[in-house]
Amino acid sequence: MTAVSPLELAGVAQERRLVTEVPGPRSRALLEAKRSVVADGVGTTLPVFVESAGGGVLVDVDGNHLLDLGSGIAVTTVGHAAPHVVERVRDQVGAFTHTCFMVTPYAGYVDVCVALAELTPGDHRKKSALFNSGAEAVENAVKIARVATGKDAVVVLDHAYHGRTNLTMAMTAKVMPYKQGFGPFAGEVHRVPTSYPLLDAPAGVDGSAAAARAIGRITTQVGAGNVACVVVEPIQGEGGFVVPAPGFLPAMAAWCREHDVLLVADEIQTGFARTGDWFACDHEGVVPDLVTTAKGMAGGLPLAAVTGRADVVDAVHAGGLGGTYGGNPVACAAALGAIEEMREHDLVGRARAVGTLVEGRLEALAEAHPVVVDVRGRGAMQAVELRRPDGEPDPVRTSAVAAACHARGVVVLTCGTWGNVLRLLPPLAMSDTLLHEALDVVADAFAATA
Ligand code: PLZ
Repeated sequence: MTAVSPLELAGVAQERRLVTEVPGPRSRALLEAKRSVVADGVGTTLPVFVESAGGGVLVDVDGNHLLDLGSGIAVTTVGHAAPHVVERVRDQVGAFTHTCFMVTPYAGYVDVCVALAELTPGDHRKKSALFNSGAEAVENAVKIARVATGKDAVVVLDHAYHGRTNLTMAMTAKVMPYKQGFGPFAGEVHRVPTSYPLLDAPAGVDGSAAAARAIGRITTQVGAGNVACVVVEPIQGEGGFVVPAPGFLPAMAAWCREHDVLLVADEIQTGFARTGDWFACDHEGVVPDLVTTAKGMAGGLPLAAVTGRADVVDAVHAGGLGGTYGGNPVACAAALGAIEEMREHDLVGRARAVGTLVEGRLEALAEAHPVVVDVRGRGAMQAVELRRPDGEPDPVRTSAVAAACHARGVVVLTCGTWGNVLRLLPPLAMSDTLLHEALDVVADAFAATA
C-alpha cells in the first residue's frame, strides 16, 4: 500500500505546508494562555496548538500543515481520524457515554476482550480487564501477578519505562523528569540489566548471554522464590527504542516458566501493528503470561488492558479489579474501530513496509553523519542514537535536530536514558510520498545542525 486513499483523512490535505513560522502567532498566544493556567509540570514538545488532523498531517491554529512522525507517542497508528474509529465513536456517543461496566455492563467491552484474546500472543485461553491508561494497566498486571503467584517481588529492566503512578514510577528507570522529587516509591521493585546491543557490543549480539546476566542478578539479589513477575518492554520505548539482542526475550521467558514467575510483556508502545507484527513478542514467538496494552489500541481514545492466561487473571477475587471509567463504552467503540482499520488495511504489513522505507533512509543518514552510531527499531518504530566522537551520548545535537525538524514542519520525538535518541513513530495512514518528504526534512535537520 503506497497511497493513503483507503484511509479517510478527515478532509485534511495530505501535505506539509508552512504559512507562518513555527509556532505561529496564534499558537504563541495560546502558549501564553497555557502558561498562565496549565501546570508547568505538564511539558510541551512542540507548542503548536492543533485544530484538526488526519492521516499523517496535523493542522495548527495558524493554518500550518505539519507532518507527524510521532503519532501522539505511538497512539494514532490508524491515523488521527480513521473512518471506522470516527463512525463507531459517533454512534456510541449518540447511544450512551457511560454506565460503569461494573454497575451495568455493555457489549463493547466484551467485544474488545474478544479481540484482545484473539490478537495477543499465544492460543491459550485468555481473559482481559480494561483500564484508562498504560500506567494503570501495568499497575493491574502487577496486582494480578502478586495474587496469582502469592509472591511480592517485581523485576524490571534498566532503561525501562512503565508510567508515572507511584508503583510505575518505581518500575521506570529514568529519574529526570519522571521520578525526581516524587518518592518514596513503592517497594519490592528490583532492577536488573537488560540487553542493549549497542552498549553490550561485541558480546551484545548474544541475547542469551544478556539474559544470563539478568537472571544471575535476580537469583543473587532477589531470589526466584520471591519473584511474582518480570516485566519487560519487548522493545523499549521511552528508554531509547532498544531492541534486545535475539534470544534475550525467549531466554527470559524460559527462565520465568521454570521458576513459577510470570512474564509480563508491556506492549503499550509496541503493540497493535506498530512493529510489523500484532505484538512485538510475536517476532520471536515469545508468549507472555500477561500483556499490557494501550496507546495504538484505541485510535486516540484512552483505553488500556491487561490480557493474560485465564487461570492467572482469574486468581483475583471478584471486585478486586476495576475503576469507574475502565473500558468506557466510547473508548471501546474506538478500539473496535481501530482494530477494524488494522485488519481491513493490513496495517501489520504496512508497518513492515514503513520499517523498510524508514530504516533505509536512516541508514543513509548514519553514513553521512558519524554522530549517528546506531539505527534500530522494528516496523514503524525506528530510531537513531547519537553520540559524540568521544563516545558520550549527544543529547544536545539530538534536541537541535528535533528542533530543526519542528521548525520545518515535521513532528519528531526524542527518547533514551540520556535523551540522545531521535525516534520515529509515523501513523500507518501516512503515504510513502509524505514519509519520504518527512525524512528529507530529518536529513536537512541533520545537515543544518552539523
Ligand atoms: N508502558 C511501554 O510507553 C507510555 C509516556 C510519555 P500511559 N509512554 C509515553 C510521558 O512522558 O508520560 C507508556 C509506555 C510503556 C507504559 C506507559 C504508560 O502509559 O498511558 O502514559 O500511562
